[in-house]
Amino acid sequence: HPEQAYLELLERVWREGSPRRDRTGVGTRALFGQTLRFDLSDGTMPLLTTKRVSWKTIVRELLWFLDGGTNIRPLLRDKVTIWTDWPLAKYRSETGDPISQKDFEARIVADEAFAERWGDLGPVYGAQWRHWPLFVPTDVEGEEQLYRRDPEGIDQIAKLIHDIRTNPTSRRLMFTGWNVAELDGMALPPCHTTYQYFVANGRLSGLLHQRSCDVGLGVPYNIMTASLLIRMLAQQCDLEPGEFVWFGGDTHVYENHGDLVREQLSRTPLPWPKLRFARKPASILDYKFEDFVIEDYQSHPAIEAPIAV
Ligand code: DHF
Ligand code: TMP
Repeated sequence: HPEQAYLELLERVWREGSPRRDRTGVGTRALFGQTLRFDLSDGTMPLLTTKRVSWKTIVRELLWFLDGGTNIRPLLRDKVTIWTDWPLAKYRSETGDPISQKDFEARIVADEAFAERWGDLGPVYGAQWRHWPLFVPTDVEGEEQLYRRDPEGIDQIAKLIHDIRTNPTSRRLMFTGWNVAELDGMALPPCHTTYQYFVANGRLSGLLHQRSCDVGLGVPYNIMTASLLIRMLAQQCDLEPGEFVWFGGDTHVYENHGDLVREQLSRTPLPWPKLRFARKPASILDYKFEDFVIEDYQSHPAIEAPIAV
């Protein structure tokens, strides 16, 4: 079963990873430079079955990225709470208000000004994917060249689709969230950092370079997101899906995920679900939640694990 590769990675990192202190203070065990490969050509989705993974959350998060979103408000409106911890921690530490997560989320949804002030993650994925900052020359004043910021910026996704369609053998079919000039303003610098694509025999394959990989919690989401994107790009470019290659840099398991590791490794994978699109949307920006039909998702129960903030 292809899920075995994930389970082996989880086990290997847990058993062989070198113990490290990390930014969050929790501590991890880590290996560097790990690879997973998944065949998408038969319509299956690498959606883990050895624990329940909320694919609806993953779809909504991806649509939020593609919409250029960086504020958690639209996610919370859809009951997606995976990004709350970071703005919440910032709000608590800057105001001293010990507000509960529930009350914070309710306030972001109800109060637009509050959401603008406290709900934004900075120029993260959505901003870089759709509106990478672009400065265009205006006048020359004396010796000095002046620039203005283009309000739209560079749409890396639109460019990618154009390039796949018009130049499928290009070796430059890439986009990235790693905008060095803007990292300081981000709640978290992008973890799923750089995406690259490859067309051969009518099939679109994709590779994700993930710089930092929480194998227990984040990676199941990241491999599904990247696979969904391959399927959407393939549909838009009239190609069949090929392979998804996952490349992990700092690939770690948090020290407080031992129960998750033991429980998950005791389970046997079930057949993978399939993804079908309900229609072909007019562009990559026109996908709606209802367009994603996950068929036959069977799984073992969810496993709760603490997230390191
Ligand atoms: N920080 C850390 N330490 N690990 C991460 O994986 C991570 N991921 C982020 C932001 N910061 C992070 C964004 N993605 C969950 C999954 C992905 C994610 C954030 C959170 C998560 O908590 N998943 C739970 C269920 C949550 C739910 O359904 O609401 C899980 O069990 O998969
Ligand atoms: P870092 O910025 O110090 O690397 O911390 C980010 C943590 O979040 C790290 O454990 C990796 C994890 N992570 C994922 O695994 N996938 C994701 O999509 C995100 C946003 C974070």
